[in-house]
Parts: sequence; C-alpha cells; structure tokens
Amino acid sequence: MNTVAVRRSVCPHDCPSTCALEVEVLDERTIGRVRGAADNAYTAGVICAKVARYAERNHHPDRLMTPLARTGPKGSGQFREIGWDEALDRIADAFKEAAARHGPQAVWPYYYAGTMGQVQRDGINRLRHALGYSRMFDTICTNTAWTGWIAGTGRLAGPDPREMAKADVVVIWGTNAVSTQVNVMTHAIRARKTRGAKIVAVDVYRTETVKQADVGVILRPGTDAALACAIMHVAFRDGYADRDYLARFADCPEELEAHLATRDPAWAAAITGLSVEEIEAVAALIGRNRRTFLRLGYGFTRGRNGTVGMHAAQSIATVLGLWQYEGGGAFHNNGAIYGLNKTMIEGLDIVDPATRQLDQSRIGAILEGDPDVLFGGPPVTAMLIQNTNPMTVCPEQTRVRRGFAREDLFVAIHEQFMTDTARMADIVLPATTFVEHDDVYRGGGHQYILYGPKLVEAPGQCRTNHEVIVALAERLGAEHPGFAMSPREHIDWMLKASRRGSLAELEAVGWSEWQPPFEEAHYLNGFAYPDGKFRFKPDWTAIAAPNNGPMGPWSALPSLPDYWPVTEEATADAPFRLVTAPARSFLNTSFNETPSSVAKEGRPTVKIHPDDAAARGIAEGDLVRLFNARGSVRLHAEIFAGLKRGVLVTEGLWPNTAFVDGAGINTLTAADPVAPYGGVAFHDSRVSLEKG
Ligand SMILES: Nc1nc2c(c(=O)[nH]1)N[C@H]1C(S)=C(S)[C@@H](COP(=O)(O)OP(=O)(O)OC[C@H]3O[C@@H](n4cnc5c(=O)[nH]c(N)nc54)[C@H](O)[C@@H]3O)O[C@H]1N2
Ligand SMILES: Nc1nc2c(c(=O)[nH]1)N[C@H]1C(S)=C(S)[C@@H](COP(=O)(O)OP(=O)(O)OC[C@H]3O[C@@H](n4cnc5c(=O)[nH]c(N)nc54)[C@H](O)[C@@H]3O)O[C@H]1N2
Ligand code: SF4
Ligand SMILES: [Mo]
Repeated sequence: MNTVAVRRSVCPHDCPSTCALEVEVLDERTIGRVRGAADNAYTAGVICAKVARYAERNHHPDRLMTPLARTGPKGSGQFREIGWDEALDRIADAFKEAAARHGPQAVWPYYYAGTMGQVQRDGINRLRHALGYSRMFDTICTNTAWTGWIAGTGRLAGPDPREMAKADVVVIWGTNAVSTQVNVMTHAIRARKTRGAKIVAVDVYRTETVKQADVGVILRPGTDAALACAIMHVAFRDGYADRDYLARFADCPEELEAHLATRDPAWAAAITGLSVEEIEAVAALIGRNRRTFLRLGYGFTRGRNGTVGMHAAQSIATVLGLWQYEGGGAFHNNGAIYGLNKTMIEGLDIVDPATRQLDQSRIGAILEGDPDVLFGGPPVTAMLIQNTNPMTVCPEQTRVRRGFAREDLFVAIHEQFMTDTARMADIVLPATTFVEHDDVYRGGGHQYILYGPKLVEAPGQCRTNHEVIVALAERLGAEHPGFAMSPREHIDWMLKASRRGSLAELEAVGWSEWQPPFEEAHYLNGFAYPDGKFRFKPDWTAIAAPNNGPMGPWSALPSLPDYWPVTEEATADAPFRLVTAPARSFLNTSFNETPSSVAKEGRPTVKIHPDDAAARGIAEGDLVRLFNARGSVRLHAEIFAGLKRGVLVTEGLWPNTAFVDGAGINTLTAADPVAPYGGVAFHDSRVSLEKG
C-alpha cells in the first residue's frame, strides 16, 4: 500500500482567513484530502468544507486542459484546440495591433484575486508597466472598507485577531463569518467557552453567524452608522466613555460628544428599524465590557455610505478606550503590517505615473466606450484576463455583457474553468491551481506570511500565470529583470528586500508570523497620524481617487461619524432593498462549478419576508422576477422570516446560466463609485419584485 504524503500548503482563495493547509499527496498528479494545519495558531486545524473537498475542484473533469481559440460567435462556447505557441502568438499580435492603432493604453491587462498568491496574481502588472498598457484601479472588494478604517486609525492594522479568544464581548459586525471566514468563529467561540464571552452579530438577515451568536442585531441595510452613533451616544450619556483616553488619543472628543447629543437610541431606532430596547441593550453590553473586540467585516461597507459606516463603527473602540485592553479594540485587516517589497514582482520601478488607471468595477462603461471613465483616452480594444470573472462578478452586467460582445474587442483569458467570461473570449489559456505552482501568501485576517509550494504536476497543458506573463513578455519585447526570475527567486528576492528573511527560512517552517508588538497593534504609542490621534473628523477631501474621475459626492461626506442617507432607497416603483451576499459553499465564483457545492446551494433563490411574499401572492419555490432600471433577473422565492420587511437577500455568485433568463444577480447592482475612494455598493440596490 502506498503511504500518503502530507504536505504543507496555503489556501489561495480570496478569504481573510488564508488558512495554513495540510494536503494529502496521493501520487505525482493527485491530491487527496485537505485539512487545516493544527499547529498554525490562527488556522488552528479548522478550514471550511469547500476547501477540505478541494480535490473535487482540482481533479474536476471540466478543468481546462489545452489552449482554445473561439470558432463560433462570442459567448457561443464554440472553440477549437490550438497549441500554446499559436495561442501566445495570437495574443501578442493582437496587443501589437491595438498598440499600433490606438497607442499602448488601448491594451488593458485585467486581473483580480482568484488566487491571492503574490507572484502568480500580481506578475501581470510587470507586463503592463513594461509596455505602458493601461493601469487598473482595483476597486471591487476592499476600497470601501479599507478607506473607512484608515480614515480613523491612519493604518490598516489592529490588535492580534487571536485576541478575540480573550474578549468578554465579540461583536461580529457586517460579516457572515461562519460562511466567509470560519476562523473568526474558532477564536470567538473560544472566548465564549473559556470566559463566558457574549457574541453579538450585526447583520441585515439571520445568517448562520447570527444563529450562532448570543445576540443577533438585524438592521436595515446601510444604517450601521446610525447604530454606531447611538452606541457612542449611550457611552457618553451613561459614563462608559473613557474621557482620559479620549483626551490623549482622539482629535476632537468634545465636538463628537456634542454632535452625538441628538443621535440617541430613539433617533437610531427610526433609521435602523431596531427597537430602542435592542439598541440600549447592545450599547450597555459593549459599554460595560472593556474587553470588547469589534470584528468589522466587508459586508456593511458595500453600500454608498459604506466607508462612513466603517469609520463610525471603528470609532466606538476609541470612545470607549477599548484599544487599551488585551482582547479589546477593533480589527478589520492586517494589510499594513507586512511591508512587502513588490518591485520585482510588479515592476514598480518602471511605472509611468502618466498612464491612466481604469476602474476595474466600471468595466461595463469602459468597454462601452464612455469617455468619462476612459479619461478621454483611447478605447480598450485588447485585454488579458487572469484570476477573475467579470462577466459574473462586476456590477452593471447589462453593460458588461454588451462590452464583452463588441466585435472589435480582443480578449484573452487564462482560466481553470470555462467561466462566463471565458465563453466571451477569443483565446482561452488553461491555468494551473495552487497545488500545481509555487507562491507566497499573506493573511488579511491574521498575521502570517505562508509558503505554498508546487505539490503535484499540472494536468494536460496547464501553465502557471507566471509562465504566461514571461512568454508574452518575450514575444512583445517587454524588458524587466523580473521576467528572467522563477517564482521561487521572486519570493526570495521579495523577502530579502523587505528584510523578512529568505525563502529558505520561510520554507523550513511553512510560515512566518509578523504580529507587531502589543503596544503598536493597540495604538498605545499613538495612532498613525503625525499627532498620534485617532480621527473622529477625517479629512475626507484628502483622499482622492486616481485620475480624479467622477467619484461621487465626496465633498458632502459627513465630517463626524453620522448616518449618511445616500443609499439607493426604495421608491413606490421599486419598493425593496436588495442585498447580494456570498454563499457558504462558493468562494465568489470559484466552486460554483463543483457538484458538491452546487448541491449544497441548490439553485439561485431570493429570501423574501413572509408578509412581503403574501402581499404579492408569492409562495415558497415560486419563480419571481427582480427588476430595476438596470435590468431584470428571474429566480426562485425562498420565504424567510429572518429579515426586515422591504429587504431581499440573495446568496452566491452563480454562473449566469444558472438563472432562468441567463442574467445573473449583478444585472441589478450599480457601478457608481462609493465615496470617497471608489468601490461597489453591491448590497445597496433598489428593486421591484413580482411573481412570474
Ligand atoms: N453581487 C455581488 N457581486 C460581487 C460580490 C458580492 O458580494 N455581491 N463580491 C465582490 C467581491 S468582494 C469580489 S473580491 C469579487 C471576486 O471576483 P473574482 O475575483 O472574479 O472571483 P473568484 O471566483 O474569486 O476568482 C475568479 C477566477 O479566478 C480563477 N483562478 C483561480 N486561481 C487562478 C490561477 O492561479 N490562475 C488563473 N489564471 N486563474 C485562477 C478561478 O478559476 C475563478 O474563475 O466579486 C465581487 N462581486
Ligand atoms: N463562502 C464564501 N466565503 C467568502 C466569499 C464567498 O463568496 N463565499 N468571498 C470572499 C471575499 S472576496 C470577501 S471580500 C469576503 C467578504 O466577506 P464579509 O466580510 O463577510 O462581507 P460580505 O461578503 O460582503 O457580506 C457579509 C455580510 O454582510 C451583510 N450585510 C450586507 N449589507 C449590510 C449592512 O448594511 N449592514 C450590516 N450590518 N450587514 C450587511 C450580509 O448580509 C452578509 O451576511 O469573504 C470571502 N469569503
Ligand atoms: S476559503 Fe477561507 S476558510 Fe476556506 S480554507 Fe480558504 S482561507 Fe480557509
Ligand atoms: Mo472580496
């Protein structure tokens, strides 16, 4: 009998948990079960079910195996197999032609976080910069949340997330952690078991996380800042506010207190849809426990006032002085602790700052040739896409589809599966998965950098992202020393240039922990502004999006934490507010192709309050239509009491083909940028609902 080798790896998916993995290697081409590393203090042996079943995705019969060239109309799915040389030559020729006709900025390399590996994900930027192609302003995920966080603390970091286990109250705010980052629950539940801690979950529907919490707070979408203001009002009113701390560590506590005088629980109740009693109870629970850990997610920032909401929620930790205590404070992401030198991977030494930065999330308008979003420059006529599926994940899908259908647009995509976007491409290249290439990963939700080596041979003719970038660079005459380096050389160079050891050191353990000291992580030496003070009153106007494109009404942002009523409110014609949340068994669009995940999720459905359903004669399982000015989507009804009336919730980024009319959920979402630094209001759409 063969002995099964168990090798260390890292989950490559776009998830704050970035789990340390142990992968069974059955033979040189086959993986078996995947488990969480028990000796990694954050992963602590726990991973989500979908990645535990990764073998199903890796060895899926539908994996792309050979390069393909389209033979039928765009979207037809008709392709013929071609060789790698022909495929790469055709891409290079198309890029040269686009550049010759309109200038290099007509080429737009486009990527996102299908893999979070630093080398395989970001190497596409080296090719871009070497050839002067259009840059990409990456807005689709983190901008709303990160901007709001940095506005207060000045730095994207916070207390060690493992400290949750030492808290007396854990507030899981606007993240469905059971589904989207399961390890948060590991540490929160430890606090409950060992210290009797209370878990509070703030969401817009009764998620699995809310079900596991001691206190569930279900508010109207986009009203979190009102709840935060009321919690701070109570803190000042009832003497929970730490005035000594505020005097030392905050910019304008008196002004904030005066401003909050009218933001009482009754005011917030009218906005949030919560009762005054609910708000008072949460405010008292948090106010009385200095070891309150606010774990702030992305979900509540995916509205037009989302950046303001994040800043308001984070401000609670400062009013109460929670930052001073172990197990206390607020945490969102640790992006700032790493300081990785990405010069060689991304070609940062050859960036031409004059090159335009096209907004990733406005790809529909860009491909349709809207001069505003093209900054008056040439049209986009050629693209290389890696690690993303814009035909499903981007807002304003009606425009995205029209854009990708353009006959004069050349698209090459490098993918693991025949996604909605791949079907629109001219050339499709087969990609490796994380167990088939070398890369390095850093945790957003923790403090480790981890090495994920190649464990098995790639199937068919699959190639790595790095290989494709290097091969295109050669054909296009792109010059940079990074093109001559292997992924392992890149990792070693980056670690050494960042003064973080070497690949050999990282590889010996599998990961390395970069948690800053307690005082720094808790901002006890001051916040990351010159005067060391937390900003209740950020200078929003100083935060300008690249190219100064139309970025929404940033000058009107409330100067102090406040409810900002700029969400897409319901109207008589479109009386519902739609939230398009993630599904537990998918990871964005990844796993929406694996049978076990599809079986668990069933089919696209929309959760409807029983009274709203009854008022429209809608019963469980009925086909319904959601529509607004942007388009129409048909899917099945799920009658669900765990949300407010007037709110609808869908889960999951299903392939467009899973919907009755072939139009996916982002047909309904809008692409107008969230103030002040861009981002998408994915959970902020007004819609109409009817049976049929
Ligand atoms: N309505 C709605 N829309 C949303 C969201 C929402 O909540 N609601 N969430 C948004 C968010 S937060 C995000 S981050 C985006 C995510 O959007 P995407 O980044 O597009 O989603 P993923 O499914 O993570 O990854 C896309 C593809 O990368 C491929 N891939 C994985 N690894 C590799 C690799 O090594 N090489 C290559 N070449 N390809 C690889 C996968 O096969 C997959 O098809 O979606 C956004 N869209
Ligand atoms: N299983 C699974 N895991 C994932 C993903 C996935 O698609 N599936 N996606 C990954 C990615 S790319 C990211 S960025 C993260 C995102 O993970 P999260 O931080 O969890 O953010 P979201 O996925 O946008 O939304 C999470 C929750 O926010 C709630 N929400 C929506 N609007 C509001 C609001 O106005 N107020 C409040 N309080 N809550 C609101 C939604 O109902 C949902 O339960 O997850 C990652 N992990
Ligand atoms: S998707 Fe998230 S929770 Fe699941 S294994 Fe990957 S990092 Fe861990
Ligand atoms: Mo994301």
